[in-house]
Amino acid sequence: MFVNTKVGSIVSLDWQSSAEGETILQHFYDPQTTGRKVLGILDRPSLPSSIEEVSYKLHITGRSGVGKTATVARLYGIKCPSTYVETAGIRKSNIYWPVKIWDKIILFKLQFWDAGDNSIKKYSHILPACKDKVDAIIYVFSFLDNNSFAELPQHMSRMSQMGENPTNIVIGTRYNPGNILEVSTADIKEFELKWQVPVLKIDNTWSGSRSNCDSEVHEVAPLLNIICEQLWIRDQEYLLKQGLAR
Ligand SMILES: Nc1nc2c(ncn2[C@@H]2O[C@H](COP(=O)(O)OP(=O)(O)OP(=O)(O)O)[C@@H](O)[C@H]2O)c(=O)[nH]1
Ligand SMILES: [Mg+2]
Repeated sequence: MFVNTKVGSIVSLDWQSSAEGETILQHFYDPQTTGRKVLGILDRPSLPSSIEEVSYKLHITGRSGVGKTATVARLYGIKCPSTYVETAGIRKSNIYWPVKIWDKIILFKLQFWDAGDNSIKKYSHILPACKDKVDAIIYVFSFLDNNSFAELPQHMSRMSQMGENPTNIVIGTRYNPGNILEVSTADIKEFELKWQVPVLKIDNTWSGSRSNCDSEVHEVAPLLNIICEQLWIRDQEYLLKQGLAR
């Protein structure tokens, strides 16, 4: 596991399974449908207004077909069509996620900017729009495609040529024990140590049935918690630097 920042030392990783966490999560479920509430772009979960909200911009990047759109859908709690549809231009999705930091519940609004890789290559204005004032870049590779993993360092160094200093997170898709994975656990450990970036694992296939609603949330909870934690750490480091600079 990634060592620089102790994962789970700030955000309580199993809080959503606690009685308090379950009560808060009830606001995110839709009793009429099969899972989490699908919110419009201006909607906010109906939580007490005393709960503080923080907002971040995240850009999700990786080669075409690697699973960026499927990953955002999975984190959002909706079922992505299993047939591939290339993303045309930029798709923005707001994912709300409550976390417990120390003794406080904080609502994270994660604004995902997902652009189709072919659109980025075709139109020069798309990538600058995604990178502008971005707080985190999520690099996606597939566990079934070693090339998509091997090109990460080069891709990361290309993307880092900007002033915003976003936090970096890597997500590997198609992580299913039933698959013969091209990227091994040892490869992941080595990568995390060398680049000091957490590598998260996801399997974007799930049945999406009503009985799975609960487990769907709990399966993606660790990923969302770690993403929120990395954003929080980046903010704290920024504030510390500001304080020291005064
Ligand atoms: N089995 C499996 N299929 C996946 C997984 N993630 C994505 N896929 C499938 O892979 C295909 C491509 O996924 P997308 O999310 O559309 O790819 P993308 O990275 O958004 O591609 P562009 O929009 O072209 O940049 C789709 O058919 C997905 O259903 C996964 O974890 N497991
Ligand atoms: Mg896409």
